[in-house]
Amino acid sequence: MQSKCEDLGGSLASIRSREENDAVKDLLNQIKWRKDDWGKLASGVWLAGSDSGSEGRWYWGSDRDTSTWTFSDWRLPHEPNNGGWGNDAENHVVMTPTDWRWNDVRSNEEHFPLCEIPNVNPITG
Ligand SMILES: [Ca+2]
Ligand SMILES: [Ca+2]
Repeated sequence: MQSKCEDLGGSLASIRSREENDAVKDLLNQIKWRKDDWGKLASGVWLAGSDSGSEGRWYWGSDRDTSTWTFSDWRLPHEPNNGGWGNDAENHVVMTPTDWRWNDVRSNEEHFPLCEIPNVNPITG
């Protein structure tokens, strides 16, 4: 999931505030999803969040710094539920349609990655 973003010169998206979360939701709502995208989309788009270091201690990206986890929008009260089992526990974050609240899921699921790409000028590239 991360490598697709790296191919674009970015990384999986981190969301650190309510404002950022709302902006991302607006963006996702503007996308005209194709019908055959729905299988992949149905249970979410990947964010960079993970608690694979220590259960319940969430962080963004690869630095495992839990102090940067300053906001969350879990689909309460049932998520995050760390479903799955053993090495297959749910340690990664997706935003789930249609209100784009968050769920923790297993890493081997297939979803679209939500990438953030720094300082791309849309005119000059
Ligand atoms: Ca977990
Ligand atoms: Ca879950």
